[in-house]
Amino acid sequence: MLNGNLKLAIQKSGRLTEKSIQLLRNCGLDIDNYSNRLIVSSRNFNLDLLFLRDDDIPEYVQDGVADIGIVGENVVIEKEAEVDIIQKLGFGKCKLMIAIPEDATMMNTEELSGTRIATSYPKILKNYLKNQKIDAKVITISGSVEIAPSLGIADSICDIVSTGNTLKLNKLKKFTSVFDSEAVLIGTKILDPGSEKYILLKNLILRIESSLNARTSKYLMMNVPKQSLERIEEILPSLKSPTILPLADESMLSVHAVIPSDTFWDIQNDLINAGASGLLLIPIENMLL
Ligand code: PRT
Ligand code: ZN
Repeated sequence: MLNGNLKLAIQKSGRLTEKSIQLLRNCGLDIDNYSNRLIVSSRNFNLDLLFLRDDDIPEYVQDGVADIGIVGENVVIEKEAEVDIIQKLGFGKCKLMIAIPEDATMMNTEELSGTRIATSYPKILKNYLKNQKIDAKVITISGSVEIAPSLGIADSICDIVSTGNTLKLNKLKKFTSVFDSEAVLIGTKILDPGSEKYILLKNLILRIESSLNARTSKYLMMNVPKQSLERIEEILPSLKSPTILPLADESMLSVHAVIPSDTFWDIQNDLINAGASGLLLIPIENMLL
């Protein structure tokens, strides 16, 4: 373990495991099959992966047992860990929400005062209630929070919601959102900025940023009549100015641009109406801005 490698803690087995490994592989890291192992080293980067329960990751990083970690922001905040949130990672998105029984008639959050709310996130919930000046009783439960109202233990729950199916199954409905979460890269505050590990960390962060940028962008190529170029440039939500290349047909140009992935379907009609043809949309593997 004390080999000078950067130590990254990720969830051993759960919702974030696959996507954490995928992110690292997208960054060019060669990672062995990891099933049932506690520590795995990358073959081509000085990095050890530590597989832990997600609840333990913030504290391990806080204490420097791991230098960095990937974990839900909800867990970091709930554990009140003294760590830096380096980067949001765009996966594991969910909301911590208060949900009430389907037949409840409550309309606004003040009506939560005097009621009992069951949750596994007492710190985040108490903080929310305090900010909203709601005087409710928080009942801490470690699992299966959604059954608390039907057991008569609580009037409502505060739990993670993703699709909302679990709420429906338990005859509950969304009431209000308390906290938006996604997986984050966290870092220890005790890493020496002059150390080798710090250089490794900077390198890894650069790779992660480039991989995240790439995921949200696409490379668009198209042919454009010369006289339409100005109009096409107005339509393009390009990250940088587009590349313009001549074609054998001198009345035409080839235009290449990096665009945010989600904008293509909004602009494709305008581009075609402006004379663009042969549109090609290509995924980008990595992108250094
Ligand atoms: O074993 P370990 O302690 O490591 O794992 P865990 O069981 O505590 O966590 P895990 O794997 O369930 O979740 C890890 C992280 O994923 C969470 O901390 C969140 O940041 C994030 N995440 C994203 C979710 C969900 N989506 C999610 N839907 N975490 C939990 N859920 C549960 C939720 O608790 C509820 O029971 O899924 C149910 C609701 O889902 P829907 O889709 O029915 O609304
Ligand atoms: Zn957990």
